[in-house]
Amino acid sequence: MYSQLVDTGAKGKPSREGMSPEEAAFQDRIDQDITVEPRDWMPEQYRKTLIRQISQHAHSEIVGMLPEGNWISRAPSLRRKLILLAKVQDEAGHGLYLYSAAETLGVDRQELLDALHSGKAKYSSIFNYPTLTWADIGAIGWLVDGAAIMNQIPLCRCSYGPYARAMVRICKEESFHQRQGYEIMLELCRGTEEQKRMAQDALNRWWWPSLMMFGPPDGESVHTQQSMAWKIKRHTNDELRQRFIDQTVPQAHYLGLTLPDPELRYDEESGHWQIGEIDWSEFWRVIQGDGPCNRERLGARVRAYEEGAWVREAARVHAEKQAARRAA
Ligand code: BYC
Repeated sequence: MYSQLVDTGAKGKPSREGMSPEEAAFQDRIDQDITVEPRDWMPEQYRKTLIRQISQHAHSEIVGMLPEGNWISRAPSLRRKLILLAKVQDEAGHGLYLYSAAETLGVDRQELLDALHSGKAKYSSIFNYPTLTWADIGAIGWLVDGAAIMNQIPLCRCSYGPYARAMVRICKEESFHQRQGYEIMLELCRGTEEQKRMAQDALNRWWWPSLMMFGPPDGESVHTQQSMAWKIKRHTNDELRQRFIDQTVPQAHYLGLTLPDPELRYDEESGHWQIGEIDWSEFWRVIQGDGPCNRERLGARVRAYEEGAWVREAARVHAEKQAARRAA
């Protein structure tokens, strides 16, 4: 079983035992909240962890454009179309800041894209689900962007400077995305019976996958313990998931919607909403490439990359011409 192979994500001040003098000095700087910058010495594993996380994050942003992009031509009004267009463009921008942040760690963007296109690199599980109705656009903004913000606000204090700085602007934009999603849900819930049914159906389908976005439970999270010691992550997956649940359940009630969890209950003692069991077998299946839309999403990314070859070629030739002109 996966959980038997991994660390348990325990917290506490990391021991200096077995560290080289450079590693111990690095850990001291982290403990003092001194930001790490690209030219600073860093343990190879710190660099690799960041490249993994930042590139997965970048891939998630650009794959995340697909489910919503699917609705730009079908938005119900000009206003909604403009908003959705702006949101999807924002996601492209987030991908670009994040690929640039990853490049400061010495990795080549082409390598990252090759890993995505070959199916080797992960991207967020959530983008492997279909967007069946307009209400899904509301549910994505409300739940998916809401979960994204919950996870990303602490990343603004990540120990690696370029990542932390990129996250500041990303979070501001995500917060607009979340509100536009909630506004769509509100309008549907105040609309006709059919519109309200659509909103409920979208919530039913997006609720559990949104909770899975935070990653596996702490006991099965391989990277949390080390990433928290390095202050890449500031909270565990379960801590952030619980915050999201506590924030979102009252929002669903305000909309007059029912969360698709018969075991959901408020625990007076802890002051938290408690949920039923998450189907983790679904999560592992989706991240291993077998979700409802994995093949479609990857196919769309590869196609977009191949169809963009002429743009990259034109940019390269233009840059060469400019350089030749400058040299002359
Ligand atoms: N999906 O040890 P763990 C967005 C993988 S985009 C897929 O807990 P970690 C938006 C994990 O990578 C939102 N894979 O890992 C865009 C690891 O596998 P590997 C994206 C997942 O890194 C457009 C394994 O499971 N946000 O906001 O400590 C429109 C064990 O996990 C997932 C980010 O990327 C998942 N959900 O913690 C709208 C935020 N969860 O790599 C919105 C940055 C886990 O060993 N990333 N895995 O093969 C993070 O904060 C952390 O990487 C995670 C996972 C919390 C996601």
